[in-house]
Amino acid sequence: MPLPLKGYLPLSNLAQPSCSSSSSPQPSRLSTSLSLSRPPILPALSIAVSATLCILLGFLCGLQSQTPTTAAPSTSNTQWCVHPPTRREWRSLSALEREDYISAVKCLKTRSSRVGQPHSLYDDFPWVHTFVGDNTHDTAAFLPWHRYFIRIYERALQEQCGYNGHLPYWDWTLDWLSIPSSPVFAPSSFGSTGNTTPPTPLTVNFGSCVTDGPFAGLPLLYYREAYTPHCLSRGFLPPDLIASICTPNLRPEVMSDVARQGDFWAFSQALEEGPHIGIPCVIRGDFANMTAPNDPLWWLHHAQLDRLWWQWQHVYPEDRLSQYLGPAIEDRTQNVSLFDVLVFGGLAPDVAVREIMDAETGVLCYRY
Ligand SMILES: [Cu+2]
Repeated sequence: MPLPLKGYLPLSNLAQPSCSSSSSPQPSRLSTSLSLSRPPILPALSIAVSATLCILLGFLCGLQSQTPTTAAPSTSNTQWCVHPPTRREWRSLSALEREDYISAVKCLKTRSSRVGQPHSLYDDFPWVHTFVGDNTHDTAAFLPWHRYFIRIYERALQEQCGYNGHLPYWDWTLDWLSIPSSPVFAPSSFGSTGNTTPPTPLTVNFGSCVTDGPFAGLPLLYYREAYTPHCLSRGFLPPDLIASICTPNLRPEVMSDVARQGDFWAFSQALEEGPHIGIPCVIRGDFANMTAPNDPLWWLHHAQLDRLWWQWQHVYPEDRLSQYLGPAIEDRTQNVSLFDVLVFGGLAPDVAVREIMDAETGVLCYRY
């Protein structure tokens, strides 16, 4: 069911949606920060003012559109970025660095929700991806929304779980001939495919419970749009089907074709419709649906996609660091603007797209 949330000014947050099916606690679909901390009339006024200010003040747009939360993260659009750190490929991390990263990820399960749900900060991410970010897919907002979403995750690891490193990425172009053989699936990394013996009833989406590695048996709460407690599930497709269905999205010539695209929307579409879906196609289980941030490996996949955008931008930085084209979220016949605001449901302050274009500045402050 499509979400009524817009990807920029969250006017439709004012509508009280109904929740579908399933047992409690249900995700109250649009319980964003607006409904958490303000009386009912004020958001409309505040958003109208924000919208006006966004148009008038441009660079303040991200600030004006922020929606206070009960536990606002420290993200600030006014911060300086002096020396953006470099995100690294997973296999270039030392064993100790990998352990630190994995411990921080597990720590998120022990921290409180920022979106007012009866679950952990870890669960906020698949929840927000599904109930807030769903409609950014297949629009121009796909890349900037996900760029900030993974940055919010990185900051949560750093600020709430004491992680001293940066978000790693998984360069699956190194593994395209056999994705299941990638070192990211080693027991010392993210564990492998699900274990079919014995079969478990708590699995999802053609997967089985992952029983090796640090995330073996990881308890998860959501599957698609329903509260569905289950174990971290994966179910690698058989090799012949991987070769015929998934690998065509990951081949070197496909990657070259993506990189060759001349404008932002063509690039974004080539990436989203190609390599972006090639990986979940192999892994299935949690990874291959809207609650995919359940799988701790998903973040490294999206860091790689973000890295490819970063690389594409830096071929012609004077043009591409501000090039933003394509269909808007609410009305796909409309074009987008750098002043559009991306919403995160209270997980972090909402932010204007223009704040997200250059990864080496402001609230982002990283490079590859
Ligand atoms: Cu997504």
